[in-house]
Amino acid sequence: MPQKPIVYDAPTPEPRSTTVEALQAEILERLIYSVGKDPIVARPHDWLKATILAVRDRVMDRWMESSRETWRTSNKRVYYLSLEFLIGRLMRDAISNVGLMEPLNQALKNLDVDLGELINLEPDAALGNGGLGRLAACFLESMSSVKIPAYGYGIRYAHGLFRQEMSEGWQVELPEDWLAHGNPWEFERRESAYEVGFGGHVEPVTDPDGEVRQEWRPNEHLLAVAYDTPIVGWRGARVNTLRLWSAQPIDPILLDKFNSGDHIGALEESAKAEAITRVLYPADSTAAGQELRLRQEFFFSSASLQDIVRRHLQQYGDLGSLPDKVAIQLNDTHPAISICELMRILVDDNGLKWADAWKLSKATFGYTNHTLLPEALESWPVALLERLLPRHMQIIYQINADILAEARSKSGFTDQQAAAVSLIDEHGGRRVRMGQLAFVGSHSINGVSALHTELMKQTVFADLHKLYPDRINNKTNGITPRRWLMQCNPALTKLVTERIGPEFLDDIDKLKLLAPHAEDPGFQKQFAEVKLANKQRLAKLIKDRMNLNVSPDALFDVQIKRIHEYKRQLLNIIHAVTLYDEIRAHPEREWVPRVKIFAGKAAPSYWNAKLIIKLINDVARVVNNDPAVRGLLKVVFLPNYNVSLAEVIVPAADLSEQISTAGMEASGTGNMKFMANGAVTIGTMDGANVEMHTEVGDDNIVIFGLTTEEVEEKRRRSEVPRSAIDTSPRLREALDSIASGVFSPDDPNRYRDLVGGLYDHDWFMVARDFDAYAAAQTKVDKLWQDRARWNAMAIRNTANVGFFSSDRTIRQYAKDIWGVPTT
Ligand code: GPQ
Repeated sequence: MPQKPIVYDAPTPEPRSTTVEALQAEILERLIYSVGKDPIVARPHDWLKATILAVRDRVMDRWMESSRETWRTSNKRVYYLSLEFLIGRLMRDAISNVGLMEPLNQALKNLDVDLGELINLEPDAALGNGGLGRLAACFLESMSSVKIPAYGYGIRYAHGLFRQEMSEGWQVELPEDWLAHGNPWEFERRESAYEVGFGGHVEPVTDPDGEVRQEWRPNEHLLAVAYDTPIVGWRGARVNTLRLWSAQPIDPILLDKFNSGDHIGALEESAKAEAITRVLYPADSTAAGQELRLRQEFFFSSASLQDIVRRHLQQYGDLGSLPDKVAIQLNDTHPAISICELMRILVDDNGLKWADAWKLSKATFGYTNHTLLPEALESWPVALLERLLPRHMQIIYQINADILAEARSKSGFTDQQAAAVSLIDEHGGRRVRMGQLAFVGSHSINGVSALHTELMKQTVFADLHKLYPDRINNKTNGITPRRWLMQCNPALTKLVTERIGPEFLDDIDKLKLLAPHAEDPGFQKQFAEVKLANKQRLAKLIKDRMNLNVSPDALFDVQIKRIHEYKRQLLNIIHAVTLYDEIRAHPEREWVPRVKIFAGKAAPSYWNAKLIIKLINDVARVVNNDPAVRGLLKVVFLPNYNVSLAEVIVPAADLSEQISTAGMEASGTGNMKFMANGAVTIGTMDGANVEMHTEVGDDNIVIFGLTTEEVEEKRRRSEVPRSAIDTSPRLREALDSIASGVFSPDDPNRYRDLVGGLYDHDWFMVARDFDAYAAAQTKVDKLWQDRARWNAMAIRNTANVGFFSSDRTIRQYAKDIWGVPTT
């Protein structure tokens, strides 16, 4: 049946009332008629569902209006393709952004239900690993807030990032089940289903007009079914769609097999299809490498591209206008195969000339790089691509031939330089370099902090940068101040509002008005009281979850992020060991009481990362139970780090640990969340710390350690790290105690190799940065002891966080890369 033309003034119901009475009545109605529960027996989960449904209705009105407007105005749409969206909970975000917090709270109170409890009941949508996935979530919220017509496209994983439990201090991974109670936020769109193929062969076909086209004949087919979630911007500015694809078999059951008695075989195809969107790969900053991962990448790329082209054709009828109406941003190389898929759709399915299609495609795509770590740069074996995606492999060869020809024709380009830009890596088995593909297929390539972008030009993309010197640009990351300040820290938001007025809620740069109050003792006291209350809340959580007492008066020293050697949790825990030694050696000194708080997940196959978790727990056990420490030092590893836990920890932090080896953290975004909430950063000149240093000023951040150049120099010279250890007695002592089993009496050799690595090569400069780090921590103690000084620093951090709003980041993408207007 042909689709009816769209009528823009079709009737819609009146927008839902937002009074307490209306909300109360509607929650009750939803409970009975949608959840099917009598209020006298309803469980908390039933109330949660009923409440979400009532909130959702208030979002729906705006959702319809937003998408009608885009059709009506013919505005350009932005598509953000990402294999990860680390959304966390949605309800509080939606309630707060549409301004329902107060009436809803009252409505539920009248029903004898506690909103806070419901908020904590909602499962986290953990469809991402860490920073990259969380960035995508912040970007979605900001795109709605600055009124960009945008779609997020990703995968609806049945199981998000694993749940982390501790077994005697070791990480254990358990499946996560966020859909167990259903997901009232999503809408299944059976009508938006696309076939995605794999395998098979390519056949030249001659058209009636004599043109020869290539046609891909896959031998495997499955369906991508869309699930839509509304993403509402601040003050309901706009509601955009997060469209997640779920893989389903075309035939749910093979009846002939079933009838012949092969009951399991009848379901095999179905299981194979569904496997594609079953679980999120738990690798962070490492390439996942397996065939299933490539299938995930192509599956969601193909479905998204088909959907984008279908929508464009429906509205505009021709493909020549694609880059005028469509911008596609590739979140790292995971969706890079989209470039080939669009070329296939344009050339094979729609008969465009190769050169024309390439121009359109390049003008449509932008690519964001998130790491320089060689182990994280994706590449796929040519043989695998040929088997799974034969037509796409042909397209890659064609693109490569064009690029190599272009390189050779460029004056001053040697044959060797030309070879360096090849999409095919000929070393150790032929592989397709997805970073090179994403680069050549995009008109914009951006890094995520100033330093990272510079390093991109000098390292991974040095040769391509020479060939296309105008393409690389920087877009320093940001975070949404709604979730990471206003919602997670309502007390601070209230205090700031009282002091400088509410304008900062809509214009985050207005936070600067706080700076003149930084030295005001009265304001400092209030600021510190808010921090203390947040620390009390965290202390209670630590008590409840771990049965450990920590004093909210101690300095809360926090490092929460994925566990990775380059992030150097090891440096931090070695510092804890030296503190432990010194407190016992010099009990008479005036020690600053500290609680070192860690949280984070390790990739399940990353042995050293898991060993570092175990070390933190081993040190914690010894330190926390030693009466000689007198509670001056506590070490805590909070299990199962996720977005919701971060929302409790971040507002309670005094000190933010951002201590990666210089040159290795592309940006970091946790650093910005702490800054917003008035923590002082101890950090290296790495990633966005560099810009934080500029924004907040040298007096309000504690910078230490080797610079990128110094790290590079030491690595180049293969300098032996021994001397750093030999000249630092406390470091040597700490390493000796760790290596000899002081913290692991049950297995004295447990950490021998880990410590051995510091003596051997110390790739991450843990030993060589140790003294500088310890000195910086001593400086932190001094600053903390001058509490007025500390509070002033904390206030200045909050005051200067404006630059790190993802609204700013998104406005820059919009202006420089996508060519779309914003508010
Ligand atoms: N990042 Cl390549 C991830 O979280 N996962 C990844 O697979 C890659 C990068 C991070 C990166 O390590 C951080 O420095 C950035 O702040 C973050 O991406 C967002 O750009």
